[in-house]
Amino acid sequence: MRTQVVIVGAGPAGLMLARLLWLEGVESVVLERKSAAYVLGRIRAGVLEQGTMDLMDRVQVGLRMHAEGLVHRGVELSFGGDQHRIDFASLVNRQVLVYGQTELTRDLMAAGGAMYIYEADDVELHDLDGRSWVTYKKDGATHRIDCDFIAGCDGYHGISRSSVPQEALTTYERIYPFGWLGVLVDKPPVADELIYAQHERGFALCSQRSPTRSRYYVQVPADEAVAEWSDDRFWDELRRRLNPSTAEALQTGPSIEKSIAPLRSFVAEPLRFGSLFLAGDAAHIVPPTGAKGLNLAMSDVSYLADAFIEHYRERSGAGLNSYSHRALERIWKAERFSWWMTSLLHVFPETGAFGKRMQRAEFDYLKTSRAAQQSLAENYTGLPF
Ligand code: RFL
Ligand code: PHB
Repeated sequence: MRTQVVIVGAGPAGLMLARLLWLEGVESVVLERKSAAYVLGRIRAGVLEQGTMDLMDRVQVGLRMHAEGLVHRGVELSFGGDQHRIDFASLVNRQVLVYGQTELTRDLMAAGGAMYIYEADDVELHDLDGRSWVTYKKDGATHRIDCDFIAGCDGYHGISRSSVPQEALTTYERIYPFGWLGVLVDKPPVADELIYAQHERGFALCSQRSPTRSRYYVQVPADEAVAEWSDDRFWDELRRRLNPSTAEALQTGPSIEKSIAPLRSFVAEPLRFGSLFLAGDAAHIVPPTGAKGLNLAMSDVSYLADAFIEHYRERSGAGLNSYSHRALERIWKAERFSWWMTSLLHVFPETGAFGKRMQRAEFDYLKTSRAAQQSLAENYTGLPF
């Protein structure tokens, strides 16, 4: 088989890229290791920036998102029970949309476009310096696809980044000594907006998916086992970290999903090696505190799609040559914001009394300074694509 672009991974990055290319007449094949049902079963992000919404509209899959997504014009920060609202609307005249990654993925999958091959095993990339080709196994047979370019959209544990010789990549990493234990429940959200809570027992987040479905997280040690957390233990711990009136209003029920996500900051540079281009979690990870991971994957693939389209339409490599630099500029800003939100809101085992006072002072500054609030609002709602 031959195609113009092989896309490895059918997460949000791969699916969006395939759709952007298809609408402009660029051919691609998407290779995904898991089944479509498995991809849809993963519970991840919940908050879309305006740029992501615009991209969904551009690829003509925004209808259900606009109908069902919940517009949020602000967010609540709670510090030891002292709660303060950041009003995006008055600070930066922007908003975000609460619409699950699962739903965005479902909409992109349903729209189709490219050729999608699920349950493709042992994907391998060949001759990244020359005429590239990709092999994979399916139903016991090995298949070969010749292509012009490869887009590595296969997430943090994918094979694309590890196909680049180690000496050609510089990586930057910070691993946090804690993770997020998340629970999904069919109960109405405790508040209209998201609540990010710092508490001496650890961080907590009250999020949501719909008027009847909520998503909650608590900070736990990095080596914690989900099995240690009964639903009752989770709800008790969450209540303790919220202010009393929120804790009182919390509606609990049996969890329909419960998992622990580790927290990490990671960037690999550059994003191009020969014919291979990395995008999304394959190239970088942010801790979830700033709600940036999915949105960054979307800005990456919007730049990458533009570059491929320019290559085929105008026979110009300028966009492909500048992709890495262009994407990394935005990536590092999101890395900074996510690291900052994480530092402000979590309990770090190594932080002494001075560090705790610094967190408190940062929160007090946020409460009283419009400039500080504006900076948070500008970044949270998303820097321009
Ligand atoms: P994905 O979603 O990991 O998709 C990669 C796909 O590649 C496949 N794959 C392979 N396919 C073929 N061959 C191989 N060898 C392969 N190896 C892997 C995988 O099966 C998968 O289908 O990466 P992508 O597309 O770059 O998308 C990134 C986002 O998924 C991620 O950044 C966000 O979920 C992060 N994130 C959040 N982002 C936000 O913008 N807002 C949020 O509110 C938010 N909350 C979160 C999050 C991530 C979380 N977890 C669990 C990590 C909350 C959590 C708890
Ligand atoms: C979520 O709803 O899963 C969610 C929301 C905001 C975040 C992280 C996760 O910052």
